[in-house]
Amino acid sequence: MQTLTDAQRELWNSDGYLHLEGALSPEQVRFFSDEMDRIRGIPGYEPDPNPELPMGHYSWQDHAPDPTVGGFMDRRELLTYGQEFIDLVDASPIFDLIVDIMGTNIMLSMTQAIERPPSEKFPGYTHTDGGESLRMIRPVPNSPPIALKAMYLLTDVTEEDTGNLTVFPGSHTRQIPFGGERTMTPYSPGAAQLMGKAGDVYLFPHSLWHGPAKNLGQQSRKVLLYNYCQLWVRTYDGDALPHVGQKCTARQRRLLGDLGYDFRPGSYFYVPRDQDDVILNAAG
Ligand SMILES: O=C(O)CCC(=O)C(=O)O
Repeated sequence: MQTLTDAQRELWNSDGYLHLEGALSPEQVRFFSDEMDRIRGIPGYEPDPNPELPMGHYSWQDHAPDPTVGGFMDRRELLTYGQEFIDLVDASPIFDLIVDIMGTNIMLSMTQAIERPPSEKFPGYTHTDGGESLRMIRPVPNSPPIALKAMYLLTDVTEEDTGNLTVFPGSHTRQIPFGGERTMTPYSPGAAQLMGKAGDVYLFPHSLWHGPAKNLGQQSRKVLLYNYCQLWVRTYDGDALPHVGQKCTARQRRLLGDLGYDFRPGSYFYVPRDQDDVILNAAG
């Protein structure tokens, strides 16, 4: 399995994110981009932006799901849409690097496809993932993260304000004061709008302040997100396993929460004895 270079490790520790180029081939970019257009026409889960729901994140979206190709989309549970979505879960080399960063005791926690069309109205937003709870917890520098995201770009994002992922470098270990009068936005001091090409991936822990900038460009910005967590945290997506289990390798099944025996209360205390063997074996 590949590991981070020393330079990548240093950047990960200091800035709290990595930008890796060419993680997807041009054919994969085209495929997943077309798939996003296809699955838009299939019923599937998208969060309701209704602000009465107790889900603060979604009230910031200021968007409802849109059936029109090119419109806003926030589709979840991607593994149900085909083998290619399953195989991205542990595709090398990005999965190798995730294991190097997090260790082997991990699982997939959520998948998501987001499309952000050009809009004069959408102001962007920033947050940490895991909501108010995880935000209180700052891992010590160089600790493996509790949870991490891989964001695959399916569109070039080479200018500011084209739906860029915006990050506050270093905020994964240094809490940013917020609340009260102070609202962090992608335009607050310390924010960096990332550039990238279709096929690139950003890795960042849930504790890093981040979010989308405005999209004042000409095209909709499409991304896929695959989230991973330490095994005891468990998935916060729907339960994909019963639908896709038969199409998975042993490693993919483990990453989807199959511990190799029927889950029972207390199972999360210790990892299965064969965890390293399963996670380090791509062919499994
Ligand atoms: O860039 C986006 O559209 C949203 C990304 C984000 O905020 C997240 O991954 O939590």
